[in-house]
Amino acid sequence: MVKKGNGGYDESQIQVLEGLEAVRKRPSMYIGSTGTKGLHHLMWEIVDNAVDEALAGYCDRINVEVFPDGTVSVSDNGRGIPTGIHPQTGRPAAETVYTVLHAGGKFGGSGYKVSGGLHGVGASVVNALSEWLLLDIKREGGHFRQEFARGVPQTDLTRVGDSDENGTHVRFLPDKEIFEELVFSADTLTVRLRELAFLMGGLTVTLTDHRDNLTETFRYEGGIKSFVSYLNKNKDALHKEPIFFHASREDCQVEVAMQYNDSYAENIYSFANNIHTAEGGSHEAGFKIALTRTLNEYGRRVNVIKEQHANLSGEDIREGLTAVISIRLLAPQFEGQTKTKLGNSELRGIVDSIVGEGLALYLEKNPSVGRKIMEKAVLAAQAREAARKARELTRRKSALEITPLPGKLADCSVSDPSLCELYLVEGDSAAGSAKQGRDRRYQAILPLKGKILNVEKARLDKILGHEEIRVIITAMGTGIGEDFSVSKARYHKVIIMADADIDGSHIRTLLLTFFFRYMQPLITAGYLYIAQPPLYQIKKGKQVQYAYTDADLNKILKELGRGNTNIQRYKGLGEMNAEQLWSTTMNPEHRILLQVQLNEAMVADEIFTILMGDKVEPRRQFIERYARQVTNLDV
Ligand code: 28G
Repeated sequence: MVKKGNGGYDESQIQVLEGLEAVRKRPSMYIGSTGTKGLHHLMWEIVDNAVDEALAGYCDRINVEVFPDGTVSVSDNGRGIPTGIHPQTGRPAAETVYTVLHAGGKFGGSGYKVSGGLHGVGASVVNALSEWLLLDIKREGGHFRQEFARGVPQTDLTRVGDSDENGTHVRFLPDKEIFEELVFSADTLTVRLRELAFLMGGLTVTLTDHRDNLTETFRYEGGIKSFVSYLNKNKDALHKEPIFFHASREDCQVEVAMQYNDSYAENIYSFANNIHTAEGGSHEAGFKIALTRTLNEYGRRVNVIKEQHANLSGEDIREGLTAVISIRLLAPQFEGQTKTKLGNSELRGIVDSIVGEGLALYLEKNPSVGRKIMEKAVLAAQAREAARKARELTRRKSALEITPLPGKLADCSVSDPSLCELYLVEGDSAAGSAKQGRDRRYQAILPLKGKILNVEKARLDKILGHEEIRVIITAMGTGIGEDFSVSKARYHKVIIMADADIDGSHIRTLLLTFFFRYMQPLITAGYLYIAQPPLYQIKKGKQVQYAYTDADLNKILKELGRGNTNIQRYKGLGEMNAEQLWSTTMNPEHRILLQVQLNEAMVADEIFTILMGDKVEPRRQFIERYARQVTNLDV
C-alpha cells in the first residue's frame, strides 16, 4: 500500500473542490438539463450504482423512497461501499466515490458498468448537486455514516455503531439553487424501476412514495420473458408463452424474448447494459435480420410461402410482434442523436446467429406456433400489396402527373415547410371560421368530417380506404408505410384543433393514434401539436378576456374584482367567429399550443392499446383510475 504525505492529501482535496465547482457551474454538462429530466437523472445515477452491485452478484434488493420534504433515498443490500483508505486520495474509498468526479466508473464493479452518453457520470455529481446528502454504509460488522452539503464533506466517514447487515443507503435533497423542477414523478420512477426489475430477473425493487403512502414491489422471476408478457397483457397473444433465447459469446451476454399478438403494431424494445436503446443499433439490426431470414426459410420449407412467391418482408414478419432484446457487453458505444443507438458492430452478427439458431430450433419443436406466425405474416404481406395500390392515390407524383392536393385543403401561400402550419379542424363550421380567420400566408386548414377511422383495429390497406385519412396523408406529403419520409413533410407544425368536449377528445385520440402508429417520426421531430381553445370568455364592460383553464378563470375573476362580469363557456370551436378563433387559438402571439411529446413509446403503446383496442375491461379500469386526474384523455 502506498502512503502519501500531507502534500498529496491537500492537493487531492483542492482537486475535489475544483471538480465540484465545475459540476455546479455547468450542471447540464453532466446531467443533461436542470429540468425534470435532470432531476430524475440524479436518481438514476444512484440507482445505477446499486444495479451494478446486483449485476456483480452481491445484491438482490433495491429500495427507493420518495419523501414529502423533497428528498429521495436509495438503498441496496450489497457489500456496502468500501470504507478503507483509498491509496490515491488518502481518504476513505466511500468518500472518494462521493467526492471525486468519475471515481465510481474508474473502479467499476461488475465490468458491465454503463458508460457513454450521460450515464455513469458518478455519485459525486449527484452529491455536488444536492443541498445535502447522507451516506450510510453497513459492512464488516460496522455502521458508517458521512454527511455532505453541496458535495463538501461535513463530517468524516464515521463508525456510528455496529451492524450485522451489509449494504449502502443514500438519502439526498436535490439543490433548489440548481433545479427548476424539484418534484419527482411517481409515474417516471415506476416505469423505470419496473423495467429494471424485468431486465434483472430475480431482483426485488421496491418504490415507496411517502407522499401518498404507496409501496410497490417489482420482482420478476421470468426476467424479460415476463417483460414481454407484461407488454402484451392488454392484447391477445398468438401463442401462450413468449419465445426465449439466451447465450453468451465473446464477453457478451444476449437475451431475447418475443411473442406475437393479433394486433398490427410492432413493438421491439432493445437494451444494452440496462439502457433503453431507443434508436436501436447493431443488436436490434441483428435480431431483425435473423427473424426475417429464419421465418422466410421456415415458410418455404413448410410451403406456406409458395415457390412462385417473393419472400416476406421484415415489416410483414414483424406485424403483431412484441420483443425485448437485452444485451450486456464490456465497452458499449452509444451513438445517435440521443446517444441511444448501440454502435458496436460485432453485436449484429452475434445476435443474428443466436436468434437464428434459437428460432429455427423453436419452430421445429413448435410447428403449430410456426404456422400461426406464418399465416399472420402472409396476411400482412397481402394487405401490404393492397396498401401499395391504395397508397398510389395518396402520393403526389412527378411534375408530369401531379396528384392534386385535396380539394378541401385550404393551403397556405408560403412553400417553406419550416414556416408552414397545417390545422386539422373538426367540423365544417369551425373549419369555415378557421379559413376566414387564419393568416393564409403560412396557415393551411384541412377540415375533417366526423370521426376518423380507429387505426388500432385495421391494417394499412383498410386504413387507406378511409377518405379522411387519405386526405391527411396527401396534404402532409410524407407518404405512408414503407415510403413514409418525415423529410417530405409540407408543414413543420401539424395542429390538431378540436372541441374541448368528449367528442373533440375522442377525435384527438383517434388522430393521435394514427400519428403514433403510422407517422411516429413526425412526433419525434416535434411537429405535432394540439391547439388549446379557450374554455371561457369573460366580459366586463368593453373589456374581453379569455380563460384556458378553470384556474385561469378564477385568476381573471379575482383581478376584475366585483361588478358586472359576463362569463360565457365555450362548448365548441363553432361558437367562436373567425376573429375570435384567430385571436384566441391561432394567432402565434396569443395562442397556446401543446407539443405532443413521445417520452416513452412503451407507455404510449400501452395507452393507445387500452384506449383504442378491443378489450373493454382494461379501458374501464384505465378511465376509472385517471378520470379524476384528467378531464380529457390526451396522451
Ligand atoms: C444505495 C445507493 C446506491 C454500492 C458498492 C460496493 C462496492 C463498491 C459500491 O466499490 C469501488 C472498489 C474497491 C475501492 C466493491 C464493495 C468491492 C468490494 C464494493 C450503491 C473502490 C466501489 N466491496 N455498492 N461500490 N471500490 N451501492 N448503491 O452505491 O476499491 S456502490
